[in-house]
Amino acid sequence: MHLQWHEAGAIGTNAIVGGGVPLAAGSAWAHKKAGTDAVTFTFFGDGAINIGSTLESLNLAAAWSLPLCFFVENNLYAVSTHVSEVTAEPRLSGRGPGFGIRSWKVDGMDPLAVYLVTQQALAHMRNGNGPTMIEADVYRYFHQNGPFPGSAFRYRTKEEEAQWRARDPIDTMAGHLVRRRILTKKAIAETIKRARTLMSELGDVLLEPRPGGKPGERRIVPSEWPDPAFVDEGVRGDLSELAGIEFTDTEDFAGDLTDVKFLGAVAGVMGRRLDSDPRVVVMGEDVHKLNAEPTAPPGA
Ligand SMILES: Cc1ncc(C[n+]2csc(CCOP(=O)(O)OP(=O)(O)O)c2C)c(N)n1
Ligand SMILES: [Mg+2]
Repeated sequence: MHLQWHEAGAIGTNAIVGGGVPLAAGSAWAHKKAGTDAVTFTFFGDGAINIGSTLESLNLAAAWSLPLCFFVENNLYAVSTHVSEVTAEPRLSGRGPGFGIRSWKVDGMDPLAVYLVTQQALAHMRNGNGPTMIEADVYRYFHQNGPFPGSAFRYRTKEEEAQWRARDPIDTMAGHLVRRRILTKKAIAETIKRARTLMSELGDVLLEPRPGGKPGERRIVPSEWPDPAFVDEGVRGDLSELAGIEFTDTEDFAGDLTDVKFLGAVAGVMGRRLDSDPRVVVMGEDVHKLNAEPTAPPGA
């Protein structure tokens, strides 16, 4: 739930449903501000799309024309709750146009279709046209977690699961590749075997039999757990960031003192930081307009 790989551009996954979406909007905003052609993708589910922060991010990303793709994996369920129970508009990509966002709906069980649609969304964002939304119809064969199918918990049928399994994306992709003579059936079977072997070897490195556990029960090898002493690393300041800064109490201060109002002091510090550090920004309603030169509203 907390995977990140900053070097690869993965800013972090999130255990809070919908929690990653506003973070992605911040990332897209930073890309835009830095003037690169980088875009941000945020992947979330049919449950997350109705979270307030997701809808707020859709609105601001469009208003500020951010290079952000809202990629909705509509697998019909949020744990056991069906999408039709929580919205009167289960065609989720329909949300996008309501915010002025170019949107696509695609068969997420067809990897080639997803690839093509993503290329179109990328072109739209890289041309400076603002955010995009892709709704991919997908499925999870298993329950939210654990090895059992969803039908074992009785919120859906075995028949429904079988229908989706019959459209398995790996089989679909393999079918395309064989029909187009790009790969042989044998090469595909070997690739799948290699992937299985690799996963199983990784399992052997990362897992070991649980002491005193049932046969086949495994646990993460203790050396793979992070050192508990690492828990505060990079999270809380230890005040070392203030090292080298001079502090002077009023009694010891030899220079001239001026009376300023608290409001003026706050505004002065913010103004100086904004002038001297491009990483400091102020965002919000009204901060840019009050006491500024009047401008015509957009479209006037
Ligand atoms: C704010 C919040 N509420 C509830 C949960 C518990 N929870 C974890 S996953 C999940 C369902 C998410 O469904 P969806 O967005 O459709 O994603 P999916 O797992 O189907 O891809 C819920 C309710 C949570 N993690 N965060
Ligand atoms: Mg879902």
